[in-house]
Amino acid sequence: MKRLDGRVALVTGASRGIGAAIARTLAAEGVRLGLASRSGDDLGIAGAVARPCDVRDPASLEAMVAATVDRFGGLDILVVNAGVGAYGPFLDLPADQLEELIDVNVKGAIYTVRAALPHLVRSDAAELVTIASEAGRRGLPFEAVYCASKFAQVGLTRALDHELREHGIRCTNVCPGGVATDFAMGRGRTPDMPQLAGMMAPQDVAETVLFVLTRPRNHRILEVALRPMTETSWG
Ligand code: NJP
Repeated sequence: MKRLDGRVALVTGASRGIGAAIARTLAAEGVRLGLASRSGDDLGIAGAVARPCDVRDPASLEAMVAATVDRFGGLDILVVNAGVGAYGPFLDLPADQLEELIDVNVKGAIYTVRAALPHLVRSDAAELVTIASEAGRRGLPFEAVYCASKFAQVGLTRALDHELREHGIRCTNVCPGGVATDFAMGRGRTPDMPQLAGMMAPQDVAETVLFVLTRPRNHRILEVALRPMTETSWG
């Protein structure tokens, strides 16, 4: 018996990296999936609803949610994962990247929840999981705006935990440290940087999400922090 058989999930930022690993992991547990990303990749997952969706655009999210609910008859799990990053001195951050960090990570997360929530409240076992960051738990050097955006996500999900508990919706922040993906490539990360080798894999985060989603319904996990063993003790 698959552990999440028949549940319906929407994953944003599902086309690669952490979101793709989450989607594949949930599919293997019997979850029926809506996969949102600008590229609209279906990852080859049979039966998945995949279409181009930009989380900066509420109408695009509404259409994505509607397509998922129309196909599967409801929505039980929302994984707010789409995100962008950029590293460097605060004043060096180009204006367009500043805007994108706020638009995708902050406004995109808010728009995503707003689009999905009317359907989540109808589920008898709903879940909101936000892939936030260690950068949403403490200030880190050379990622001030990214930190600000991730603190916003953590605050959003923590506040919603209070508001949505009466509807039986569990709200969790999953806060990874470095994960080896395309994230922030060309914006402070490069493919040849040695630190990538010591970072976590997308699957590590996906299995953490699966753990959160498979807890008994008598409790909820508010936050999970996971960090690579290779980081320095002052990192
Ligand atoms: O990043 P990456 P990760 N609308 O670049 C999508 C957090 N995190 O998997 O639109 C819709 O491989 C994009 O798809 P596409 C991080 O902050 C990471 O590492 O087709 N989708 C792709 O599927 C983020 O919240 C690390 O280009 C949009 C995905 O997002 C989450 O983990 C550490 C979009 C990005 O895939 C996933 O990041 C940490 C838009 N406007 C937290 N813009 C880390 N990797 O080290 C992008 O603490 N996407």
